[in-house]
Amino acid sequence: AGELTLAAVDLGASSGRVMVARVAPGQLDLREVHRFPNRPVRAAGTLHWDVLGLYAGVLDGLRAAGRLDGVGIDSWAVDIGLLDADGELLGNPVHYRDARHATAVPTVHAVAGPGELYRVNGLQHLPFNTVFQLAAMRRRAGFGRARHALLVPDLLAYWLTGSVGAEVTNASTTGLLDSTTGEWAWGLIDRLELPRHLFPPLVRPGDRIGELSPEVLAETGLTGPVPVTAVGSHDTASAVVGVPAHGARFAYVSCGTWSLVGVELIRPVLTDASRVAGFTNELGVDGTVRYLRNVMGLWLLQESLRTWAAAGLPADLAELLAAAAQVPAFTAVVDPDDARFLPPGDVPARIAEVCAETGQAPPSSQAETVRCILDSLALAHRRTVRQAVRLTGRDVDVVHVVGGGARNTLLCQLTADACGLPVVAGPVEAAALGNVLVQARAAGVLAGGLPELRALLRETQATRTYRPTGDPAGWDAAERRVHGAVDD
Ligand code: ADP
Ligand code: LRH
Repeated sequence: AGELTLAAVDLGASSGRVMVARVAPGQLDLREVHRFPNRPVRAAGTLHWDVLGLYAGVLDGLRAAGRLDGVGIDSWAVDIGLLDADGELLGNPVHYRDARHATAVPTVHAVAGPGELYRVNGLQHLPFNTVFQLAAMRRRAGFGRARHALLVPDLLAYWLTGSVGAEVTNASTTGLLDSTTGEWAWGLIDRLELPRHLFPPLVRPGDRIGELSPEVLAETGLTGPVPVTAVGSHDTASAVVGVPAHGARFAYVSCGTWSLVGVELIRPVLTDASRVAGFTNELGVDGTVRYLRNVMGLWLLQESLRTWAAAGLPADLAELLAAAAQVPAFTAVVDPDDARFLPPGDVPARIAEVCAETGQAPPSSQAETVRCILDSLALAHRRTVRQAVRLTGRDVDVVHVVGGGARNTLLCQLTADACGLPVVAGPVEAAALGNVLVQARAAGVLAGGLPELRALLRETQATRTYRPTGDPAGWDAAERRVHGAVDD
């Protein structure tokens, strides 16, 4: 087979992009054809995604691509749009940071407690997992009209092709998929009194979803047929495919709005110790398990910049990072996973509050706040890598950092220092690369498993290695300030 031109639609919580790759054996080059901001909208007290605005961005990107042999879609997880029996969208998808979802946690736990849920779905308890979202929606007017609940990439695929399905890596983030069998957890769905018809047939990465509809071809000026192929439609699943690792002894940090920190396994770990430590068993491409933990991530920095910009303070990322590099280490450290950092709002004020509670002087400048965020994230990366190693028995020699955070040289160096391991940073667009690799393999242009796909990444994508420096004792002391003890 010859060279293919493939589009990856990759929607992150902070921006959406359409990337176009040219792929052939030994060749993989990726360029951005369109990027657009992803701005949540609060209306009538609820935080929504502007999903039609995002879809318009996708169409603009496909139009800019000019000529395509295929399309794959990935986005952030958990959030859903409901369709009625006519295929009409019933309201804008609610953002996972909306407070509504958490109100249904007790309702779900009254039916299935945390231990039982974990044994079925293997997920880190996050108050916005789809199972809680649906339990909250169930109480609302209009829910009875819902025919399908579609995760965001599946919703976009429906609009592009007319096909309804649920891609399995993303379905594994709902809390309603059995992490051992990889099928919908019908028993749990029935007990929660959720109608079975909400959950469409599962599709797997590499399956053909359909092709761009005549309407979409007309909108974008593309010439058909253009197949739409299921990829790891959870952005983190595609990003893990896009980790240029050699062998199995690696940890990864998919570092963007969230830091998703973990290892790749072939079977879930469903022990109570794993549940209590907050580890998730999301499904990956080729039947792998993404054993990882959600760490609050660069959200803390994004939201600080937004707060400062609104207050008329300097908010240039590059300048603030340069200033933070001059601040002494560990002026203050916090647990980034403190629940009060989840909702949008004044993150610098919340950091000051947490510092005061933990007997630390709050950061006294913007640069100190940024440094506190980066030290705290590096420390959380270290804590999570160590726990993953301990809970799985998987030894790791290297930490791969992919996503926008791979551009943050200070964070990459701090992560290497904290973990006491080399960090290999890049590619920044790992999710888009993982997306096109799976499409290219499905089209028969590439062959092999994840090791072969990753070998092509190593041949074609630039990375930067950071060696650990400094005294590990400083990180131990910082860990004690956050958690009172060092977890070895
Ligand atoms: P998401 O997919 O969650 O929207 P990305 O993977 O696109 O996130 O990463 C976005 C983050 O990457 C930004 O919040 C920012 O902190 C970081 N980032 C992007 N570009 C740079 C840069 N040039 N220098 C440092 N950090 C950067
Ligand atoms: C990252 C991500 C993450 C989910 C969160 C909702 O974009 O998909 O893996 O936990 O968004």
